[in-house]
Amino acid sequence: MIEKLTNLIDNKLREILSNYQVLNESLEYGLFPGGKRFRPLLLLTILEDLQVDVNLGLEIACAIEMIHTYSLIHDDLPAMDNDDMRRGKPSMHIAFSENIAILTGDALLTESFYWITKSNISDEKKVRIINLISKYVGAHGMIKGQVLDINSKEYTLDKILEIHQHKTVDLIACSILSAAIISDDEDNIWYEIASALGKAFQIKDDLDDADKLDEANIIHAVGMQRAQDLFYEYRIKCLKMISEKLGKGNTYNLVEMVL
Ligand code: GRG
Repeated sequence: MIEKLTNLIDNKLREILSNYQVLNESLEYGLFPGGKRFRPLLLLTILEDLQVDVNLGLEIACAIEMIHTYSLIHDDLPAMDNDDMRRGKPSMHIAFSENIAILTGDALLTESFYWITKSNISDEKKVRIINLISKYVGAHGMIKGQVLDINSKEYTLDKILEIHQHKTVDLIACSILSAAIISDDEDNIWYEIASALGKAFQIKDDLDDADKLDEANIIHAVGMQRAQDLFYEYRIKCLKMISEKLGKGNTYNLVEMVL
């Protein structure tokens, strides 16, 4: 199932890419081969588990992957984290140039909203999803997380969890809450799932980066043992909520595989 959904996402992203006359090479470089495709997969597995046609969420899933890709391209820039490598290949600004990397990120973010408008759901749901995603990736969401990170002088556990909430949880929440809107299944539990899942996802990323410990890494604030304990707590919490809400289906398997 995960392979089938990944192919669906990749084919749609290829179709989306075929629409552009400029930045074709850099857009392709950013989106392919891609990473785990976790956020778009999450949206589609929830639809599958709720027995809703996955095609209804395909443009929105791809839009969220485009936003994720933009955030990584801009995060790697010299003015941000200044990382030369991403997913085992040169970062966008190294492979192309800084100005092309900035413009490719800008294009991915802006075009993502265009593709949401092209999805096969009601106009009312499109507006609600655009409202949701702009809130969670803009100055109240992912951008806020990046600003808090840049401005932080002291990385306490509370500060780190607040940064995780916005840098990581908020985009994962876009996938989960969009699936809930598409499925007419609105329930406070969705945000609880996103919050525990996003925190476990980010702490795992920090644990994987233990050898290049930066100040914002949770291990730096609480030590390895406590970081591992927190990871397991959030992991168990989110898997329990997913199994209660959706059973041990596609979403449960995806999350269990990624965490
Ligand atoms: C807009 C500049 C800017 C930043 C926004 C999201 C973000 C803030 C920065 C990106 C870098 C970062 C540390 C994000 C935290 C979330 C995270 C662990 C991203 C990596 O996601 P994966 O593991 O990546 O899903 P793949 O490569 O699999 O797609």
